[in-house]
Amino acid sequence: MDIVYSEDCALHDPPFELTRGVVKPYVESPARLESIKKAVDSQPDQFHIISPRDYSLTPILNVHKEDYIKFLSTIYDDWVKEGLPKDAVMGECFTHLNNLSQVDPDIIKETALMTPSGRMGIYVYDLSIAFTSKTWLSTYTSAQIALTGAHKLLELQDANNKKANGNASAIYALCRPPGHHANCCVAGGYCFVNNAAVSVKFLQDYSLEEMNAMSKPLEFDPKKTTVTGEPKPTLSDKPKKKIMIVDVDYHHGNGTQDIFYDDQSVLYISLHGYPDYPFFTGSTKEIGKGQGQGYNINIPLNPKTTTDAIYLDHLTRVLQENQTVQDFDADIIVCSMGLDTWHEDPIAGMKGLKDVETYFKIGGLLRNSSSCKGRPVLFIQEGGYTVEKLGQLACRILQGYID
Ligand code: Q9C
Ligand code: ZN
Repeated sequence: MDIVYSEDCALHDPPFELTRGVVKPYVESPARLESIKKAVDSQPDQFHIISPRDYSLTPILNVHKEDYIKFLSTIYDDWVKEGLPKDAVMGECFTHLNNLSQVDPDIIKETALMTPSGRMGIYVYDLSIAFTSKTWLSTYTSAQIALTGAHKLLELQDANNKKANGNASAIYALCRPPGHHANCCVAGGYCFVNNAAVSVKFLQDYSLEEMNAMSKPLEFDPKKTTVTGEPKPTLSDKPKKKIMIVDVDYHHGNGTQDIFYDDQSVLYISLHGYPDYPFFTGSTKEIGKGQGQGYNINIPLNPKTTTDAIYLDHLTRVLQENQTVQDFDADIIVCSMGLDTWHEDPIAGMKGLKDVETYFKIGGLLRNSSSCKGRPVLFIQEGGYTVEKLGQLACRILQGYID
């Protein structure tokens, strides 16, 4: 299996975060990816590392608003120019629905945009978001890794179809920062750009030929990767591919849910600890809206009582027995692959999820369950914080798929 990886993802390295009143070392650390990289390197017969290509900002702007991307790419420099501390680009005052009733949202936005702290309050929603001088570089690279994964997946599917041997196709985008807590215009939960959403739209909007034409060597140039009125993408008029997102990160992917909430061409399924971070979303009542109604499936699980068997039972049932999922008949599967369900996770974890083979079985379900069988799968790295364990957990999911 090809794994897309770049050392530039390690450059985003904030010194600390503030969680529940405690200042502690930034949990979403570069060591996480390095640990996974080491594990896959030790299995050269199964895994093969490739470098990301560059598909420009255009596919990112297909998900995220231009002013938000401009914020992500400029906030660090603007903060430092104001003489604020370089190692703590963190929010101070966050916009809050209950606090805006007397204010015209447009006015508050204009005023807030004048200062770095104001901008942080508009575009960031928690204290797990901190910018360093290299955050935008790592974020841009992370998204390009996911895009490269999408491109490679179509290439592989094309090659396997030509051989007509029914080979399953899968690619693993080994990237950070993660993405599923970010929506079109706000960052949180260690997430800046929603890598899964960006690759889903890319798979829907571009053909393999168009991806081939766009693909360039990745040479990060901060000037070129800052928004300056990028051209809008040209959409091909073929029928839209149907994509099923299976989010197995411990946390509810509130950003991904939001981005596709009214979209019937993307079925979002999430299994997550509940109630827990991000606290305000993830209930079974959130089923999508408008055309997208019915195409959002939340499976909240009690983190204190969920065991390996219970977890696998829920995943099996949704992928094998749920009528909406069967009828959806996805063309492609995108797995938001969090590894923070593991019982020892320092910030998450299901108490009873203790068997590494559960991860192998998750990979197997994504290969063989009736709603996934025969479909290509793009695995995209999300959370997971048991640094020394992550390599093993990631390998077991992927091996469960390969086997
Ligand atoms: N300082 C992912 O697993 N924890 N994100 C609260 C506030 C945030 C987890 C931090 C947990 C986010 C991708
Ligand atoms: Zn998570």
